[in-house]
Amino acid sequence: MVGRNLVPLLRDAGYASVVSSASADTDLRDEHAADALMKSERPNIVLHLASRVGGIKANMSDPVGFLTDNLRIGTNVLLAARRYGVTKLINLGSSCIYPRECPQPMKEEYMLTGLLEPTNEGYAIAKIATLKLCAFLHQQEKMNCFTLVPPNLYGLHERMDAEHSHVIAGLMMKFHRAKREAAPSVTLWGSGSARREFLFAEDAARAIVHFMEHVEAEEIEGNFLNVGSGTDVSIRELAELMKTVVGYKGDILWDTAQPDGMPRKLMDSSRLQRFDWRPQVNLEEGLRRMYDAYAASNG
Ligand code: GFB
Repeated sequence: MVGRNLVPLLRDAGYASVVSSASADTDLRDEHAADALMKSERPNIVLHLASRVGGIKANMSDPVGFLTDNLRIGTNVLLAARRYGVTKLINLGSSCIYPRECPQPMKEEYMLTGLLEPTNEGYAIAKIATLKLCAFLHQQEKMNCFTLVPPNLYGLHERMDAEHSHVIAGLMMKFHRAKREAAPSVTLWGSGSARREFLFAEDAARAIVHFMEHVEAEEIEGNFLNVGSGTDVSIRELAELMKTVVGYKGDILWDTAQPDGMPRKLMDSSRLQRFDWRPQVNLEEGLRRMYDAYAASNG
């Protein structure tokens, strides 16, 4: 999703030789495939956005896959980039690297100070390992690589799947279907009390371009940086907003037998302020843009 938002920004900014490779083109879990891609393209800069991702249920149903696939993808990409001498690499992290009971908002120094949220522990461990590999490559070999840590991302080109998507895609599909079928109610998961910070994928892509153009690894304390929107909402508030955006008139029910996941994920992005970047699209506008695109292709 972030890659598909990023490529047009790079082309519009005049970068003539942008090479993107989706999972259908290159299986980055395969060391030889990652090596072959790097060897044939010989990039100066690598923006590493590839991950196996999914929402809370996808993560819970396959921690083995989320851990091993993402560990292999991260290691293969970073080591291939090192082998072919890239001049800069930006790695995309995730706010699930922070402990479940983390003080809020979550500062960079809180990573690895407590137990992780069990519903996405496999994914989080793979993200922490890749972030640390990136930090060690910089520390030990002066490789110009660092990690940007976004909050929950959503936006255009998000994979839509009612069971396995993240919350925004899941809610959009459920409200849209209920509106079309004139269903009296929509049932959502959990209590609605969990809180999440969201960033529009196009804003994340703009942040990546900004850091690619203006920031080097030695400027990033600890080798990773929170890149958040600075505000969070409860899932209940998100559901009300989504209901309005979609134009659904029925009721919202909560299935409290379903998991809430981490109680709250709001990052402290105060270190980010000195890098002169801020998001442009607020949650309501982002949801509207995403829904316009979704409704246009789904009747
Ligand atoms: O986005 P999400 O799946 O994952 O769920 P996390 C966020 C919250 O939305 C949870 C609630 O409290 C869910 O119970 N929710 C309510 C729903 N209805 C729905 C629905 O229909 N679909 C979904 N998906 N959620 C993810 C991790 O955790 O965070 C990923 O699973 C990644 O690995 C990402 O790290 C950043 O925010 O809980």
